[in-house]
Amino acid sequence: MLDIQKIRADFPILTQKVNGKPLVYFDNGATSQKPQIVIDAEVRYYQEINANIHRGVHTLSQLATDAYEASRGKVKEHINAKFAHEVLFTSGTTHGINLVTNGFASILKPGDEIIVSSLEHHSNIVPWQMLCEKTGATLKVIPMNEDGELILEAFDALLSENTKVVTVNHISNALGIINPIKYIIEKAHAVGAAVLIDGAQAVPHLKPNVQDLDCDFYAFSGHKMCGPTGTGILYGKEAWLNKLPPYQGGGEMIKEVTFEKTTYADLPHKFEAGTPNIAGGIVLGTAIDYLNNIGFENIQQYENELLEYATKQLLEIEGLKIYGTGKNKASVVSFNIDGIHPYDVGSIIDKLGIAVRTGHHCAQPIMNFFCIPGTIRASFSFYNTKEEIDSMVEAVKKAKTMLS
Ligand code: 7TS
Repeated sequence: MLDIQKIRADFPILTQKVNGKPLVYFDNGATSQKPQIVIDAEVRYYQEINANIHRGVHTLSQLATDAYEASRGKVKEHINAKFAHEVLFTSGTTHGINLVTNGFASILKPGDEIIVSSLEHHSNIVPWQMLCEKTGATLKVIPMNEDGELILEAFDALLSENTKVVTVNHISNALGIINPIKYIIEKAHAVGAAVLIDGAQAVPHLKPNVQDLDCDFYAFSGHKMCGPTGTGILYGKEAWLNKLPPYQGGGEMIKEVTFEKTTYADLPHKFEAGTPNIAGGIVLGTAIDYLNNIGFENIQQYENELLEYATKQLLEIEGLKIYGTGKNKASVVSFNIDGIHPYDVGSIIDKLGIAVRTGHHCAQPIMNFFCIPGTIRASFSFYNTKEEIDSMVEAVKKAKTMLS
C-alpha cells in the first residue's frame, strides 16, 4: 500500500493553487511533475560538479563524467539492456525515433515496407513518412477496432518479406491502450523486420525489459517519468547501433578527424555528438531511483484503482463517452460529452483548477477514426487521488450544465 499523502509531499507543485483552486494535475501523459529530490539533484549538479564531460582531465570534469556514465548504467539496469553502450542519451522520444529513421535512410530502398500502428503519436508517424519519402519505401498501417485495440489478424496479413521495420507504441497516449508488443515483436522478427517500440507512455507506469521483449529499439522520454525535460533514452541492440550511421556529426562522436576522412567513435558516443544535457542525464538516474523506491508494482496497482474509479464515476454522467474501451489499459481516460466541444470543457474545468489535456493529443488519425475533433484526456499518476477524481467529475458536471 502506498502512502499517497507522503508521496504527494515529495511534489512541491501539488500544493499550488491554480485560478484560486487547489491544483488537480491530470495531464501526466503530457509531462509528469517532479519530486523535490529530482529538483534538488539538478541544483546540486550545478552547485557542485558542473563541467563538460568526456574531455577534461580535471577533477570536476571527471566527477561529471562519472555521474553521467553512472546514470547510463542505472538506465541499463532499469530496462535490462545487455550493455550500457546500447543506452543512448537523447533529448526525448522524438529525438530517439528520428535518430533511428535517419539511420534507416541508408538501408531502405523502394519496395521495402514499414508498418506503423493506427494508435501512434505523430512523432512515431511523421519521421517514418519522411523516411518513406527519402527512400521510396511504403508505409502500412495496422488498423484498430472501436475499442481502440489493434487488429492483430490485420497486422499478420500486412507482414511479408518486404517488411523491414515495424513500429508501435507500448501504450497509446491518446487512449491509454496497452499494446500486445511481445506478439508484434515476435511476428515482425519472423519476417526479418526490425522493431522500434515507442515507450514514451509506458515508462511512467512500468519497467520495460528490453531483453525479454527482444525489441531492436525502445525510445522514451525522461520528463514523463519524473525526470527533467530535454532528457530521453534510445535503447538499441548493439548490432543495430553498429549498423546504423551516426545521426549528427560533431565533437565527441569521432575517433579521428582529418580533412580527408573521419572515423567514428565506438558506441554509445557515435550517436552522442556535442555537449549533451549533462545535468538532465544525471538527474534522470535520480528520477529512476525515485520511481523504483516507490515500486512499479505498487504504482500499477494504485493507478489501476484510479483508472477503475474514474471510469466508473465519469460514466455516470449522461452523454459521456469514453474512447479506448479495450481491456488492457494504463491510467488514461479519454472522453467527450455528447454535443459539447472538448476544448470548452477543458477551459471551464481549468478555471476550477483542473489540468487535463484537450484536443487531438498529437494523434490525429485516432480522432479521424472516431470522427471527432479531439477528446478530454485525464491521465493519472501515482500521486493523484480519488478525491481529485471526484473534483474533476464535479467540474465536468458543472461544465456540462453550463454548456448544454
Ligand atoms: N510518443 C508518445 C506515445 C507520446 O505520448 C509522446 C508525447 C511522444 C512520443 C513524444 O514525446 P517527446 O517527449 O519527444 O515530446 N506525448 C504527449 C502527450 O500525450 N501530450 O503531450 C505530449
